[in-house]
Amino acid sequence: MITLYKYTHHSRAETVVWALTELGLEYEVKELDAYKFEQKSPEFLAINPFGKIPAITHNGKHFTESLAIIEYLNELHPDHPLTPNREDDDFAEKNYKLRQVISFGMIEIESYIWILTKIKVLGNYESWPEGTAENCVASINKALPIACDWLEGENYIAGDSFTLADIYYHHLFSWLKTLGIQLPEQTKAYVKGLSARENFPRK
Ligand SMILES: N[C@@H](CCC(=O)N[C@@H](CS)C(=O)NCC(=O)O)C(=O)O
Repeated sequence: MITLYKYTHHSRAETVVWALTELGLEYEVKELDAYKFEQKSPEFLAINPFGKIPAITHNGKHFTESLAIIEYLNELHPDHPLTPNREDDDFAEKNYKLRQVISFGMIEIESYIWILTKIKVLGNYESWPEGTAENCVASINKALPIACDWLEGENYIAGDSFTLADIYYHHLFSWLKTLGIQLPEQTKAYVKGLSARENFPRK
């Protein structure tokens, strides 16, 4: 049995819920209250020493980092449906595209989103030099057109089928929206389309 640790409130753990559902894997949920700092309890630190969710336990082992968890779950499925088909002749190219798209999102977009969130949402959590928020927005706006262009004429961000990159970018684009960063109409339609998937978590 897989146990997923998530917050009582909406967080990136929902990407793992989505993957679990897409993959049809059975799991149980243990909810932590972030407002009571339950993610910093000795019990949870034994699962993730970094004190963050999501984490899963499976076969007595602990797994952390949302994307790596989704990769692991995809490997548990005999067909690995969230990554390109390994039998395809152009697997290497398709797999490169998937990794390229994810890597770009994490480094060129999410790193700035995270600092911006610390400044704009988490307030006095840490102090950053004046102008950091503006620099983050500028960096995001420089990278965003590259990611949005991958959707030109496509339903999915990393090729012709739904992959773990779509789960990741749904999270990324939704996060940008909450920070007030404008997305092109086509990107908004992509996010809306993914949210309409049968297995999208709606809690
Ligand atoms: N890179 C990690 C980031 C995990 C993360 O930042 N989790 C947040 C919630 S979305 C958290 O638990 N924050 C609590 C804290 O920093 O104390 C992942 O993708 O799993």
